[in-house]
Amino acid sequence: MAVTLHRCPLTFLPGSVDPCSRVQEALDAQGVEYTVVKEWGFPRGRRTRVIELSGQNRLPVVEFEDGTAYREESEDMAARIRAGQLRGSD
Ligand SMILES: N[C@@H](CCC(=O)N[C@@H](CS)C(=O)NCC(=O)O)C(=O)O
Repeated sequence: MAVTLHRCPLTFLPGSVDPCSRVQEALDAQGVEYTVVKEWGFPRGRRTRVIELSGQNRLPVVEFEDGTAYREESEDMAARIRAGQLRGSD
């Protein structure tokens, strides 16, 4: 089942410089199915779903099918995804 990647609109930036692209590239590398929701750049308060899901307003955030969410520093997120541990075991 596909997860949802809540990310910034700067999709043209590579993962070497952009936290959201870093995580998206990790999802691609691991073959994780996902859909993208491009969130508002500013103001941060408009990221209502992100705040509701994760209790904070930074991106990226991964939303699971059950409505729970995963957010850490993007380097940590990418490492966990590339290790096949996005859901803890897959
Ligand atoms: N150190 C954080 C930086 C996260 C970050 O700055 N994300 C950007 C989007 S790629 C963002 O939320 N920018 C808008 C903001 O700072 O409110 C990480 O690597 O996860």
